[in-house]
Amino acid sequence: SHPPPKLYILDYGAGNVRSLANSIKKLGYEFEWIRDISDFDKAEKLIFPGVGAFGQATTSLRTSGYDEPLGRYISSGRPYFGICIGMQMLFTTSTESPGAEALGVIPFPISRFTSDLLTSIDEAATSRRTAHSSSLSNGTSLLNDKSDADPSGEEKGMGGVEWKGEEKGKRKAVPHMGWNKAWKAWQDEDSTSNTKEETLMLDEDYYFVHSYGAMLKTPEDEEIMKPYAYTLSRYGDEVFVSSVKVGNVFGTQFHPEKSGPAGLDLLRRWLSIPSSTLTSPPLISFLPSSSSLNSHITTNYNSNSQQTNYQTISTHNENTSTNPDMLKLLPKGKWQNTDPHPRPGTGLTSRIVACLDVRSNDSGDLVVTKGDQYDVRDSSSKHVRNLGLPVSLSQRYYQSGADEICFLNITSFRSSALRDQPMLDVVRSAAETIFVPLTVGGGIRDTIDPDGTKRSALEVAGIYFRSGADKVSIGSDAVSSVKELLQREKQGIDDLTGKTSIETIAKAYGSQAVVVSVDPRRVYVDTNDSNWMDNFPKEHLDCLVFGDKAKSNTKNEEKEKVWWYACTIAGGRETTDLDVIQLVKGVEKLGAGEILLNSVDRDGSGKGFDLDLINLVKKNVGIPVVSSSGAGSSEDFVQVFKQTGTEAALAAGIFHRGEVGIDEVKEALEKQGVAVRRIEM
Ligand code: 1PR
Repeated sequence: SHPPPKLYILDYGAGNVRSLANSIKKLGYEFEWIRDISDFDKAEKLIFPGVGAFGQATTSLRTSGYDEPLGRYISSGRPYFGICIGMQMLFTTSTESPGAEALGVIPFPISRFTSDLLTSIDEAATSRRTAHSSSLSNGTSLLNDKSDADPSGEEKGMGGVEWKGEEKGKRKAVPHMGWNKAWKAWQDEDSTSNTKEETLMLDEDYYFVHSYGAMLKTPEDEEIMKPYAYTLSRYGDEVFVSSVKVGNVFGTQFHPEKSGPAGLDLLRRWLSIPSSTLTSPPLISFLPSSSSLNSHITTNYNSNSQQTNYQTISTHNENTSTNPDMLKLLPKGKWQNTDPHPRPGTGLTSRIVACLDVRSNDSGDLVVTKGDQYDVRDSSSKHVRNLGLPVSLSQRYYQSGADEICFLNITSFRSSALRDQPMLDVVRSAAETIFVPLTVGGGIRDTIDPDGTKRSALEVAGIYFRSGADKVSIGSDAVSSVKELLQREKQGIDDLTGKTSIETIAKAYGSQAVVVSVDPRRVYVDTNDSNWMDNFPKEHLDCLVFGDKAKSNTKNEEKEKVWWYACTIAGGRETTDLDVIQLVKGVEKLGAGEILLNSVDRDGSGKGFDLDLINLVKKNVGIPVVSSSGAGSSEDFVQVFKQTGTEAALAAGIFHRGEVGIDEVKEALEKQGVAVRRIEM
């Protein structure tokens, strides 16, 4: 039998490529990293898991001298697989980084999602999964399809959740983060042959995290993208290209290495394509200027199509869909383009996150623990509660369909996270077997080791990313950063310092990698004092909740009460004078990509999520929110998704104690019309 094609991965050091490496190993393949320009000649298959910003990627390709060899590699006809920014590198430019020019294989620009309000029934109706699939299967335009408008006139919001009047017109969170469907695009239209070839992708949910993409806004956009688009996806009212396939070139906007079993299947299919089927002339040739065209080119390329400056020889539809070789290159088969069980809502599903609070117990072993209002010691024995081992428990959650896993190192505020070898080992081992996004939090801030060595938050985060984390979560340090920000604003200084942990990490690894974990506590106002309104600090007025108007399920006990939400630090031990709205607005301004919203009051209580808190936060930020603390039953999840606009819900205790399974939660959500990702393991 043939030796498998020599696979290379192109990494320029900007984020978590460990997961891709782990998933390739898991599938039983070997690979090498591209370390040198000459490696491009040795590669028989190449994956470029681009991370970070568009401009950063083009710049580092250029400065490393990889741009030309990469261009030659692609035009040689050998298989290329670009992931996220690695796919965007095939396009021309991006509004993310004006002036930056990518390879230009696909003559189309990348632009940002709008966070427009969804206002009309038509718009809401077109954002339904079913609308998407039916318009694709009968070949009509995606953009004007209103065929699936719900006759009941009931509006659906982001996760297929009914929109209450007051929530209508809410902003769509950007980045687009989570699991979404990738629907087959047009490429099968001409396929009258009964090809039994394997398709690369099925109609499944894949994990996306991006603010920019190839947006199809007009029929002209559709025309241009037709030869290249392999799948399309929808976020709110926007349709974008979620994967491209043209000749030897394949690319996904989503992350297959983070897309659970569906993603691994896709990778396996691509990896198993023999590269010998790809030695035909490239579909599109864009070759660098003649002088540098030399012995680097190892496989045959179409010399007639030699061009300069990475220009594409064919823009589109000339020799694309008719190239018989192309059909062979990345084979396609019967696409399941009629969803037998149409699910309502947009493609984006509501995410369920399992959270593991990790700390060392009294005998020094790292265990998963769980607090009750952040107190992790058993009330009678006073020992740290031990609910299991971090790695095995997280694997169990992955197996049962958790959409994300979160590790919070809750002792880290006492010591430097960098010295916490056991915690790093936990992240590494988890990342080897868990192929959904991993968030790691605790101790991400500038620290000084006992020996006096200074460690920046960026360094700490970097170690976590290299160990396999996809996002880091910042708690206490975010509070000090926002306090500082507000202080400066008071002095009339509006520009950012660029020095906070949020800013430095977001700059290097992208906003999507920076989560801010908020630990608010209710502060009840003494309403017996008739002057309380006058004395109440003006800056917290937006944060006041009146019990008689509250949504929360403890309404009856709290009818008479009035409260606001103060941020705590150091694991809930210290209450600050910063309110939760000030905090979330501040961190959004600093560039955080997501909010992990805990509640000290609800933590471990099983009383349900604090809906008032969540709605307050949702109203004030445009980044995704993960709601946490208080889940006691599947019903609580239904409630939080139906009554707030939260993008995700997180729980710890009920999962650890085995009271409710993740699959059970998802089943309950699905029954209530909330779109979720279901898996078969
Ligand atoms: O401040 O950057 O070092 O980060 C510390 C992180 O650790 C913060 O994210 C903080 O929330 C967390 N943390 C610190 N101490 C504790 C503790 O419990 N003593 N845990 C702690 C926070 C809250 C959630 C929990 C949900 C769901 N735990 O993580 O998982 O409340 O629980 P439930 O479903 O059982 O109700 P820094």
